[in-house]
Formats: sequence, structure tokens, C-alpha cells
Amino acid sequence: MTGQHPGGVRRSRDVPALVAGARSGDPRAVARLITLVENNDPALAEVAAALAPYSGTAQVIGLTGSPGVGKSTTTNDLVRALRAQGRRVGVLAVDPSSPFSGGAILGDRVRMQDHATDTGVYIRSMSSRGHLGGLAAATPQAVRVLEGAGCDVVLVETVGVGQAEVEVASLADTTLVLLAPGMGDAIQAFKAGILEIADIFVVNKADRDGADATYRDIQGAIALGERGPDEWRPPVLRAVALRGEGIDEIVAAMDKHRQWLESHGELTRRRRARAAAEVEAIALAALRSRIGSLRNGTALPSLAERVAAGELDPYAAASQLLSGLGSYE
Ligand SMILES: Nc1nc2c(ncn2[C@@H]2O[C@H](COP(=O)(O)OP(=O)(O)OP(=O)(O)O)[C@@H](O)[C@H]2O)c(=O)[nH]1
Ligand SMILES: [Mg+2]
Repeated sequence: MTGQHPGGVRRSRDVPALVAGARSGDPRAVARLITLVENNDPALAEVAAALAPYSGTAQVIGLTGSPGVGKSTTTNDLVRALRAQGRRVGVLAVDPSSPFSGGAILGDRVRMQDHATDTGVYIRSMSSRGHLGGLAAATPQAVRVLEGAGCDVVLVETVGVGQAEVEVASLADTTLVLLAPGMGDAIQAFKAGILEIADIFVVNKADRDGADATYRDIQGAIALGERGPDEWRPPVLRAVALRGEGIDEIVAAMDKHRQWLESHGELTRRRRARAAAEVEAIALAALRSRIGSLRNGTALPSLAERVAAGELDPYAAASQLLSGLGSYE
């Protein structure tokens, strides 16, 4: 099937063949499907339909924190620990900036070489440069590709701090926020609202001076928050990712959080919220692209002419424009 294409599976848009390939564990088919997601390919609706049955089968873990805090090193360690337990793992290194910097990603590739020959691991860097819906729409679809490929756990590493990071973190079942001593991280964390999205805190680089102070700062901040007896209290763990220390404790905390999510109905709630955000992002992108194409047509220019001439008010014109958009194909 895919052999008929000059570039083989790499260029293929034969969605059933690609999905079958991904299901049987072909890493090239997985990579190709994620590329389709990244590029907002026209075949995407078909890909999404084919992958829908596998949705929700993986534990989705977000890793976030300031640049250089040790996310990739920790991810690498987590992959090793999860593989040792026989779990299949997918890794998405997501860069919210567009276009993304090759340097950091190359660094990730090199560091992730440990797992290059392991068929139970898929590692992929992705950006949202071509995706109209941005990361909010692209990331969950890439997660679905990895779920389709049979991953039990998907680790999503997000670079940087800020709104995009919070957005991506909110797509995970469990969010790990990494901090490191001496980076002003704890204070930054409160500012960026990261305290609210963290399910687990990890003070990495615990081999460095100031780790105890960072640990105390974050414990203090958690203690200030009001929490009911049934609410999750984020644990604060220490790690030296460079030496693989503290990793088993992170895996244990991830699994404990997962159990808590399930027993409190929170997993369903989070996944519904995630689906709502995804549908909204896709719908908004479609709407934006339609309005964009209207600009080149006749409807908008003729409405604009009447608004400029004082014959029509802009609200009535906008409402006429929207009523002409029709429904999503
Ligand atoms: N001393 C010490 N250094 C560490 C530790 N963990 C990671 N590092 C070092 O910190 C640097 C950054 O680590 P990365 O894992 O690339 O950090 P990152 O958060 O993925 O960085 P970006 O993706 O660029 O945001 C590297 O030089 C690591 O070797 C640790 O536990 N202790
Ligand atoms: Mg990294």
C-alpha cells in the first residue's frame, strides 16, 4: 500500500495504512501521523476519526518548568523507570514558540539517545508552527496517535514558562512542575499561576546549594492554599535527575495521583474539559480561516464599504458576516 508512494510511509496520506502501521508498532507510521498533526494536514479529520477508539487509553503526564531545570533529563529517567516496569512510553517534547529553536530539540535528541533502539518508546519533538489551532489543538491529537500506537504512558515536556505552558499542562491528567534551586523558580511559579496546575512538585538538582530553601518555599506556598479533606495535596519531591535519583518516587507519586483521579471522578472531569478545549480550538481555527477567506471574497469588502459610508453599523455588519459563514464541513 504505502510502497506505491515514492517516499514510502514518510510521505503517505493513506490514513488506514498509517493507522494500521501505528497499531502494529511501526515507528515511521507514528512519526508520519504526528507530522500530519503538526502540519494541520487536510487528512487530519480522517486521522482523528480513525484514532478515536483508542482515545483515553494512556496516562498523560505533563512535565513543565523553566528552561534548563532538568525536564529532559527527568523525562529520560522516567522513560527508563517506566520501561523497567514493562510499560510502553511515548514522549512529546512540545515547544510553544513558533517556529521552535532547533538547539533545545537537538539537545533533547542527544539526551534521549539512551532509548533510540528500544521499540517500546516513541520520542518526538513537535511544534505548532503549522497548526491553526495551536498547541491546544495539536497536542491532544498527537497524544492520540501515541495512544493508537499502544503507549501506556505519554510524557509531554513543555519548554518555557507562561500561558502556552499552562495551556499544555492543562491537557495532561497529571502535571509535574519542576523547580531547581537558585533560579528564582519558586517565586516565578506563583506569578505564572503554576501553583494551581501542579499535581506534583519536583525540586530537581537537589545536589545543588539552595535546594532546601526551594523545598521550604514551595511547601510554604502549598500550606497557604485552602484544601478540603477530599482534595489532592501536591507532594513535593526531591530529585537529582542527572544521577537518576528520586525517579522511582516520582513514578510512585504519578501512579498515586492517577488512583486519586479515578477514585474522585476527576479523571473524567479533566478529560471532558480537555476535549472541550480541543473542540473549541478546532472550531475557532475553522472560523478564523473562514473569516480570513471572506476577506478575499466580496462579502467583507462590500459590508466594509457600507460601514465606512455610514449606511450600516459595524455590529449589524459583523452579524451579517457571521450568518453567512454556514456550518463546519
Ligand atoms: N547538577 C545537576 N544538574 C542537572 C540535574 N538534572 C539536569 N541537570 C543539568 O541541567 C542542564 C539542563 O537539563 P535539561 O534536562 O536539558 O533541562 P530542560 O528543562 O529539559 O531544558 P530545556 O528543554 O532547554 O528547557 C543539563 O546540563 C543537565 O545535565 C541535576 O539533578 N543536578
Ligand atoms: Mg528539554
